[in-house]
Order: sequence, then structure tokens, then C-alpha cells
Amino acid sequence: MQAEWLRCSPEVASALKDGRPVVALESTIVAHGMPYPDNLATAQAVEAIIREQGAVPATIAVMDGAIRVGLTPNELEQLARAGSQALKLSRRDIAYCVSRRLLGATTVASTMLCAAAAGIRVFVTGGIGGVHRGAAQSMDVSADLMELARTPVAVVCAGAKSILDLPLTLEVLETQGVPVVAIGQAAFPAFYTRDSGLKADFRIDEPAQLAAFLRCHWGLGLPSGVVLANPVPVADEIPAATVETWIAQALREAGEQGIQGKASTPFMLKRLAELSEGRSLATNIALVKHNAVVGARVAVELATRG
Ligand code: PSU
Ligand code: MN
Repeated sequence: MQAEWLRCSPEVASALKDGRPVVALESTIVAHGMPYPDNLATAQAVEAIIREQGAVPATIAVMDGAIRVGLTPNELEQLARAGSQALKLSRRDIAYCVSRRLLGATTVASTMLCAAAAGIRVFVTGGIGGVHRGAAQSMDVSADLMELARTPVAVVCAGAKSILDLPLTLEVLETQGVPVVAIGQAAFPAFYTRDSGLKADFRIDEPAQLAAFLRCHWGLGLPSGVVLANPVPVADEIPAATVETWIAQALREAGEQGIQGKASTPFMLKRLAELSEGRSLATNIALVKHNAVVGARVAVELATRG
């Protein structure tokens, strides 16, 4: 990627140059995944948690005609205030946003792409996109899965939401050669709930072991990303049956209103927050913070042993 279009903050650039741990963060979760001002408070808290663990946070977004890796506090606030005014950028949208000098928020897919270009291997988020329910008809499969297939970044997440078809999501990841590693349990977590009822491919608990796995994966020359699925803390979990009633209603409304394509996921997140009277949002915030702790520890381990 040409330097003109990829700009690391001085702090991120110096950490990368010295081989110190850096953790990438996405911005769609800020602009499109949570309402203001919770989005700003969460983004700031997540950056602080990563620093406490001894790593440098690098929130990624498109601003002023460049991909920006590491934002100033003012820039983070600008993004949080812009909300849905910022473009939601997947891989296909990046060149348009950069060349038109627009404000853009990166999804898991585009954050992975930009992180890899900058030399960052660990990325913390809430949940990944996946195969949408009804995808046999809509063909709506998140570009996140294709990016995981081709871009060597570890994505620390709480699994994927059950707004998606989770069995099919895991099938696609298997087909694409993406390892799904659950942390601290055998089950693949379903974002608001710890157990989706499906098994992850592997269970690895400790940051040092997770780092060793990643080192081996990439050392073998495997080109893909890795899903590090970290379940929501017990205290913040919402029972699956409760979540399902909100999801069923939100999906029904999405169908009635003809919501599709890139608008689907933000619509679902917003409706879940409303239908749950903020409970889904509180859990979302808690799990992202927990992912930040774990992701930063993995980044620290990865940096200390090369
Ligand atoms: N899932 C969440 N919160 C989010 C997203 C997904 O729980 O904010 C965002 C991420 O940026 C993810 C994107 O990459 O939605 C997936 O969108 P789509 O399904 O359109 O690919
Ligand atoms: Mn989609």
C-alpha cells in the first residue's frame, strides 16, 4: 500500500518500528454499531484497556484522503459523532472513500486489510459478520468471512451474533481455511450468549499459547486470518431464548421494511438495542472491553517472543 494512502499515527508507527505490541480496532462498531455517546465512551475505554495491558491501540478509519491507523482523541470523537454519516466501508468501498476524501468507518473486513498493510497482526472487535439467515435466497454473506480467508490477522471477538446463521458461518470459515479458536471453553460463543450450541475447532486458553498458535499458523505460510472467539463474561450474558425473541422481531421488521445489503447489520444492532431497552448494548460494551483485555495480552505475547 502506498504511504500516501496509509498513514499511521506517530505513536503507532514508532511501536511498529520497535516491534512493540499494537492492537488494531475497527470503527464501524463506533459509527454504526452503537449510539452516541456510548460509542465514544466505549471506544475510549477500549483504547485505555489496551494501554493498561501494555499495547498500543490503533483505531482504523478513513479520513482526509487516507487510511488512518491510530486516531487522535479529537478524531475518535469526530467519528463517534458522525455515526451513520460516516460511510460503512468494506473492502470494495475503500478506494472510493479515500479518493473522494470522505469520512469512512472500517468493518472487520476492511480493518483486517488495513491492519495487515500496516503490519498489525492482532485486531479486537465485538463480533464478526457471517452468513445471514436466509442467505440461500439473499446470498448475503459478510465480506468479513472472505477477508478472514485471505488476510493474516487474528480477530479477537465474542463469536458472531445469532442474527446470523451460525452453523453456515462456521461451514464457510472451514471451507476458507480459517481456524476458529475458542478461549476458555470448547463452544463457539454467540456474542450475547457464551454457548452457541456449536463447537469451535479448537480450544486454547492462555495468551502465550494463543500467540504460539498464531506464530505457527503464519510461520507455516498459511495466508489466512484466525478467529479468536472469547465468550462474553458470565455476569453480562443474556439468555439465548431472550435474545431470540428480540432477533425474531427485528428480522421480521427488517423483512417488512425491505432492509438489505450493508444496511442489514446496523439495522439489526439498532433494533436489538431498542427492543432490549439497552440490555443488548450493555452486553455489547462489556464483551468488547473483555476482548480488549484478552487481545492486548495476545499482542503482548506475540511481540515479546517475536
Ligand atoms: N457485529 C457486531 N457489531 C458490529 C458489526 C458486526 O456485533 O458493529 C459490524 C462489524 O463492523 C462487521 C460488520 O464487520 O458489522 C459486518 O457487516 P456486514 O454484515 O454488512 O458484512
Ligand atoms: Mn452483507
